[in-house]
Amino acid sequence: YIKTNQLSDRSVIVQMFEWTWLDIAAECENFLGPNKYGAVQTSPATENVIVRLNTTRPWYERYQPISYKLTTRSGDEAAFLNMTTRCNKVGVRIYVDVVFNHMTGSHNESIGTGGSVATTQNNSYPGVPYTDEHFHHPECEISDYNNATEIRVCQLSGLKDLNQTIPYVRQKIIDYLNNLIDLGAAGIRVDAAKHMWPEDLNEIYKNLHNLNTNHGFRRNSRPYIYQEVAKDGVVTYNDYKDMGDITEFTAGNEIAQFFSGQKPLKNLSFYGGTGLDMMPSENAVVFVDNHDTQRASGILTYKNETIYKAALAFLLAHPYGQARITSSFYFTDFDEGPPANADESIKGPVINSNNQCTQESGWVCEHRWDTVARMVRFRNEVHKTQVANWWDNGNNQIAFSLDNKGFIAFNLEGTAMNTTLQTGLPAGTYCDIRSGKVQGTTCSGKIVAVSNTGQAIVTLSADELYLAVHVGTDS
Ligand code: LM2
Ligand code: CA
Repeated sequence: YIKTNQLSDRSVIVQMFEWTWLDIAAECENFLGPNKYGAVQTSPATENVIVRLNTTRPWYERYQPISYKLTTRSGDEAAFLNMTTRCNKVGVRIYVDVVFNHMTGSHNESIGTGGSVATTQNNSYPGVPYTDEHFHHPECEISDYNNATEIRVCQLSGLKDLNQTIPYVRQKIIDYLNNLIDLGAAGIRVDAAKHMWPEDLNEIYKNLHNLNTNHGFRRNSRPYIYQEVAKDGVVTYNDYKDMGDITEFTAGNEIAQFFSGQKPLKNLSFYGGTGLDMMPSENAVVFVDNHDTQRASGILTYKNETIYKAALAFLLAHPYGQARITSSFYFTDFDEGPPANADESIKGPVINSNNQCTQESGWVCEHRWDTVARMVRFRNEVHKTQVANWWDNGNNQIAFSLDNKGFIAFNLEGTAMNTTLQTGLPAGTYCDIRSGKVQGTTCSGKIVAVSNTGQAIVTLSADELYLAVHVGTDS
């Protein structure tokens, strides 16, 4: 049994932030399936309140549900089913971002993307329906993260806080999640999990349906659950980790510090260990950035393209955790929503002749970057191996193998590297997947020649940040 419900030759989640269901469906067929991505994390599927700022519909309106009807700017229920059907057919699973800690914030006028209305002043959401009695009282704002009760029963940024201890509320949430599962979803990313009582979540999770066998899932498959639990204050992942996986924010924080030169790479030998208070590998979802952290500071994103690619290579090469990458749209302001047409509908990506999304289309499409797609394949090839043959120069050059399946070396020293290292690999001529790829019988990039004893000369110039080879790129 595979907890994530991904196919056994796949291992990476891609968050397709703000993509529409039909664009995701096409991307599954055209790129994600053929390149063996394991799963897509979608934006929230439930109807949300429409928020209009001066020039934009902010992305964050999707985190303010107004009903559990599946109509958003990403599409309606029929489009959702179209997506799960087409993605499952090419072996790509759909995990849905689910928001049920809260409903909307306070708005003078509240109209939803599916036509539902709400009177937020009275906590009235007829589209579900929820009324005042279904929310926590008295209303309060979370301010003390050392108070476990406050974190659960007060409001997060003024968002109307649902009381999941009430059986009626729980049942509404269960019905909504089961609708997604019946429609072919394979898992959920639980938004704001740490703001709900673990016992209430457990009750909800227990009542979820098995996955829909009409979508190719094995009988009795359980939905994959991973929960957003940020690391601040008195509520920790320990209360949640036995019910589902946890987003491990330390990974992205640490990777940013190492790859932007604040800590020497040699200390990455501790990555994933208990010293950093990181989750056990089998419970952690790890990422360099997500839609929240890429709008905060101290995190690497597409805006630092070169080191970001090296950071993603590390994330994807290292066996720690369930890896997730983020596919973004270009933005400058925090609020800025996805690329949209004049009628406010979300624009689709435009793919150029190099199989990349055009900048003019507004979509970054990190998942299509050659080096990223090849590292996804690397991770699939080395799946279930361990770090071996660790080497470092005592500073900013490191290398390690993944048992005898893959080998990666990083050079952030600022000077050239030219060192003979043990790669752990069978003898052969391997093709570096950062600088090129195998094309028929030739390699368009750097060649790494591994001797009968597994050794190779590793050369990286001052501005070549890494090289990576794996079995399957040898000749
Ligand atoms: C999350 N994970 O646990 C999401 O990843 C994160 O993106 C969500 O916040 C958060 N939890 C709640 O679902 C985002 C965004 C907030 C935004 C909320 C709701 O980061 O800034 O808050 O969604 O849309 C916005 C305004 C805020 C206002 C609030 C209520 O930015 O100023 O607070 O709406 O109207 C008065
Ligand atoms: Ca709550």
